[in-house]
Amino acid sequence: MKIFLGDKLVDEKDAVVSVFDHGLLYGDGVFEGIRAYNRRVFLLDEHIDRLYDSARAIALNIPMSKAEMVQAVVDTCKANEIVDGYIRLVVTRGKGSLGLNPFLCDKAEVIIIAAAIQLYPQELYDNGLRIVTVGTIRNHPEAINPRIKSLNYLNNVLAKIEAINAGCMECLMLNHKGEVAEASGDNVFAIKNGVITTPPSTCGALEGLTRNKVIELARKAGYEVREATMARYDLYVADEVFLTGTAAEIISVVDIDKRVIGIGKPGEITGKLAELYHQCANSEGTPIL
Ligand code: PXG
Repeated sequence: MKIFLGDKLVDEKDAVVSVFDHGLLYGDGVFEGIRAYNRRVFLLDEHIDRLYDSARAIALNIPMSKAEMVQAVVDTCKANEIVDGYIRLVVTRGKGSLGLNPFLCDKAEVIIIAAAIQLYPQELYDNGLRIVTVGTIRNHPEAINPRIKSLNYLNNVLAKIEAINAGCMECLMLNHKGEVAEASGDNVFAIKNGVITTPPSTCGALEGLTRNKVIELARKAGYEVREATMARYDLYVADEVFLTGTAAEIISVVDIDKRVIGIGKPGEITGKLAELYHQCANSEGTPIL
C-alpha cells in the first residue's frame, strides 16, 4: 500500500511519524473520513472544506493549498487502484516538544490512507439497529466544539464503549442540556407524519456531509425537512429513525432504549432516501484519474 505522508507518496513500511508528534501526544490535529464509489471520490471538495475549517478552528496551519490537498487524495487513490474505498485524511500538529505549546511544533503532518472499505454487515441494513442512550454527554461546544472533526475522539470512544457494553453497535448521545446531539460516529434523523427532523449542529453534532446530502436529496424529493432541537421523546415516538455517516451511509434504527420505533422494521421513507443517496454516491464525485 502507498501512503501519502508529508508531501509525497511512500511505501507503507516507510509511512512512520515521530513519537513526538502532537497528534499522538495530545490528539492535537484534525481528520476526515471520505468514501470513493465507482472510481470517484464522493463529496471531496466538501470534505476538504470541512478539514480546513476544523484546522482553522484549532489554529492549525495546513502546509498545502486546498487544490493540492484534493490532488493528493486523488493521487493516493490512484496509486492504490481504488475503485470503492475509504480514505482517511489526517493532519496532525506535527513534531514538537513534550510540552503542550502547539506553536513550538515544526510543521503540520499530512497523512492520507486509501484502503478497501469495511462495510457493516448487510443484516444491520435489512433489520435495523438497536441503540441506547449513553451517560457520556457530547462535548460542551465551548470545551471542544463537536463541529471540529478533531483527532481528540475520546468523547466518542467513551460513548462507543458504553454502547458495546450494552450490546449495541451505536448509541445516542445527548448534549449538556439533555437534548439529542448525535450518535458516536453518525448523525441522527427522525420522521414523524412524513416530516423529517434532525438536530441543528449547534445542538452538539458534527455537521455531517452525509446528513447535508440527505437533507438536500429529501427536500428535492418533496419532503419537508426541519433542523430543530429534539428530545429523546421525539425519537421514541417517531415513525422512523435513521443514522447517517460516510461509513454507515443511511441505516435504520428500530429500537432506542428498549422502545420499539414505528413498526420495528426499517421504514419506507428511510428506504427511499437510502436509494436516492446510493444513486447520487455512485454517479457523482471527483474522478480518480
Ligand atoms: N458525527 C460524528 C461524531 C462523526 O464522527 C459523523 C457524525 C457523520 O459525518 P459524515 O460527514 O461522515 O456524514 C461522523 C463521521 C466510524 C467513524 O468508524 C465515523 C467518523 C469518523 C471516524 C470513524 O464510524 N465520522
